[in-house]
Amino acid sequence: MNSYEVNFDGLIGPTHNYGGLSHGNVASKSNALKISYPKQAALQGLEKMQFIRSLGLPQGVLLPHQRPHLPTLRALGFAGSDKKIIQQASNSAPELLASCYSASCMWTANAATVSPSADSADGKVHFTAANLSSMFHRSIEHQGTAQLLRRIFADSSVFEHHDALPSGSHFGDEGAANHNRFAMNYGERGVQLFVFGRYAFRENKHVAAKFPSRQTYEASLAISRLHQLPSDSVVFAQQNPKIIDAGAFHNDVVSVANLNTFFMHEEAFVDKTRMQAELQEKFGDEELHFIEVPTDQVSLDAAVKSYLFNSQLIKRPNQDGLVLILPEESRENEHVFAYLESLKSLGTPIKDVRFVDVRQSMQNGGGPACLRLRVALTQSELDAVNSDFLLTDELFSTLSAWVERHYRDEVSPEDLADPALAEESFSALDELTQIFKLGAFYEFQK
Ligand code: SUG
Repeated sequence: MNSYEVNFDGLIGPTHNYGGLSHGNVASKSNALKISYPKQAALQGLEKMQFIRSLGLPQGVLLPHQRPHLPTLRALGFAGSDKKIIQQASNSAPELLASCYSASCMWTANAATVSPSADSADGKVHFTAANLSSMFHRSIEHQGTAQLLRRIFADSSVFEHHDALPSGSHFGDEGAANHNRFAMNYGERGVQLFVFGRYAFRENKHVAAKFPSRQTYEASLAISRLHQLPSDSVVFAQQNPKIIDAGAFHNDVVSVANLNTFFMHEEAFVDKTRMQAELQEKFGDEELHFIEVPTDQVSLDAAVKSYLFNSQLIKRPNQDGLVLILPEESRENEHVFAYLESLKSLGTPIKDVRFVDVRQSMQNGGGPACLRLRVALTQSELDAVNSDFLLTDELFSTLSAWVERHYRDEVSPEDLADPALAEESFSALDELTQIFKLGAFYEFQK
């Protein structure tokens, strides 16, 4: 049976702004409080989705969450009308207002961890929404994510959904950004690699000193249990703390995999040799290709700034080799570009490189790979997906026109205090639920 990798990209929401909310994310901090361009951001995201489709892959869409999330402000003690809540929060807790306004659910690599049916003991595709408990503005995403995933992947005979892990620092989980899967085909049994930053219940020999390690070993282990993955097809590996302190707050900032190819920075892991040996042993007779980028060609700093590894590694149907889809910023970095030029002649499975412009997202630390959640599906599973969420030319045009109609060109930090921005966002989302035939989906509609 045919099998596919379907990328579900986050449609960038109307309140996209630079809140400086993510400690340890260099781009988020360095662009804090700059003017954002939400219309441009959303159109860049849509263009990327359409580009991936043009390469022959099915492409899915995940919707923005309700932002500003006023129920969170109410839960934190702000009261009165929507307008009053926004004004009070703006005066006394602008960081909370910005958190509730963040369009961060666009980075759907953090929406959930997904295990394909071929790997799970019950033969179902498993989803666990990520609790994102390390960053407050992201910790309020998982309920919306879980609800949306249940609507898109609704057939319970095929799809199994798990709520986010218990919140709190012990089970910090950042979803697919710290998870890779290797297989010869999307529909065949594979090996899953869970990458974590620290142990929560035992002493850490290696731990980041400057920035938070968002993913714990215990969270990754719990997900492998929930997804019914046999221990002979999972590998756990610790991310190098040095690289977290250099600004790689998720593993997808320093590595990306697809099928039997693993493209990574040579310093990405604590014990690379053990990890590679275990992956190969569990993978079996077929060869895994490890493409390591040496520090003397691409420094950690260049890797983090250019987002070389936050690229989408994709397999075009009926074509040999893999294509690496990189952010424009990788082309602009002299050392990274020189490496990419040399990569073409290294004889690796990566045969082509392409660049996409997702600069608005990049300025908050979100590259092409952050913007997508990969779901490996067989043909019959793909047939069971709610097809309203699969991009077509028509849906692309409808969504582009919707963005043009509803989004502001610019949003400055002061604009978050303007209740009109909230109203505009809700009216855009209200129309979106009609486009996707969702009914009253958002809290403000109920
Ligand atoms: O969690 N940035 C996101 C970027 C997520 C990138 N995702 C992956 N690597 N998969 C984060 O740090 C910044 C929001 C702000 O500052 O306004 C932010 O949340």
